[in-house]
Amino acid sequence: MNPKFNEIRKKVKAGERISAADGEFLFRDDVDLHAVGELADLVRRRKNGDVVYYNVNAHLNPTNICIYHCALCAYSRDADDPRAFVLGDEEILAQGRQAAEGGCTELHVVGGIHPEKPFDWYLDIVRQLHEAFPRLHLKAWTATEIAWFAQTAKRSVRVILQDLVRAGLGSLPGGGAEIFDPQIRNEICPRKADARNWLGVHRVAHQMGLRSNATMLYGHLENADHRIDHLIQLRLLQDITGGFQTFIPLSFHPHNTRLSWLSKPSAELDLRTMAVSRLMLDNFDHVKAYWISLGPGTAQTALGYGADDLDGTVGHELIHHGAGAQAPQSLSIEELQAMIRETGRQPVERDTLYHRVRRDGAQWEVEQP
Ligand code: V47
Ligand code: SF4
Repeated sequence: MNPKFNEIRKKVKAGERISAADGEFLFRDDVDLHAVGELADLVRRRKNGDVVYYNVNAHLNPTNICIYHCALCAYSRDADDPRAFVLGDEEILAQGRQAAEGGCTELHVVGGIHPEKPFDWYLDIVRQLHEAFPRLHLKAWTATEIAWFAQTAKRSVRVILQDLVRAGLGSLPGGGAEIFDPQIRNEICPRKADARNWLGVHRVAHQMGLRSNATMLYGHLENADHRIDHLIQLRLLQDITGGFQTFIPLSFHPHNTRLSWLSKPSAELDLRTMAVSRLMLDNFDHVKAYWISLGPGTAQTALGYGADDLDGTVGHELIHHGAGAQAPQSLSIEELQAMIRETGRQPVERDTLYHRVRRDGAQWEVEQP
């Protein structure tokens, strides 16, 4: 084996942090993918043993109208597009009821940057859902949306988050991070909150005691250096706050986007990105193989490349399916458990904050530690 790889393996085995240069090396095509995966699996096992987590959740997208027109996006529409939608209060509550009565512990709520809806509209969605279904954890609004609320409501991120928490917000999802490098960001999502603002929102959230996730979109115009830069910036913030729970690498789906000339990332890149992320983010407890984005087959394989979480049952997903994801719309609890058991590991249902959940059909309770 290459001496550089041996040096990295020694560091990982000794529990030492690997450097940006080490991470860039591990992304090289001529470095054996399985050897990188084995190292990531070692780190994963140290942190999470034999357990693979999943949750019972649903997605709610209140609108697909968005003024940002990111080149990476197949989901957003202009207001006058016949496929544009804005859900009314009744529909939002109906989807919340379906999730709560179906036994979901979490509702993942994200939309678009609507040109005419004020912050209060987004705030009321959280309030109404929380009042009607107080046990449903609301993981709502990406840092992109929070930064927009602060800008348009002319209030600080802290005040916006305080209002949302009072209304029932439980945590922040990891979306909107894309890739932090300003040049690539300028190509794929020029108007979105930039790296400083994205990280700033999460920093304030963590300071307030909120937990959040982080993502990275890969397999478009970026290269390994950009991916490593992204991971290093996340690692630095996590060193300061410790507020991130889970990292989710998101495999780019080009179909129906303005980047549709690209081909979708290979399973090799999917698995390598999972493994290198696990190795770089030594201060993150969890790395998620989001089966919607990877497809169930690659997600299951990724459990041997550093991932310890598959996300959830999901229900009706629009963002990745709009961009050509071939994964099913939903997986049952039994299907998720079978995927995990087939790898020889133990499936554990968690809630959003990684408490274990005991379940009997749609009835559930959080296990006391
Ligand atoms: O930020 C958009 C990505 C994200 C495409 O926090 C695309 O637990 C691939 O962040 N191809 C939203 N990806 C989804 C997200 C997420 C998903 C699951 C769990 C969590 C969590 C967060 O989806 C966006 C963007 O990075 N996305 N378009 C596309 N064409
Ligand atoms: Fe809007 Fe998000 Fe799509 Fe960008 S990725 S156009 S911010 S919905």
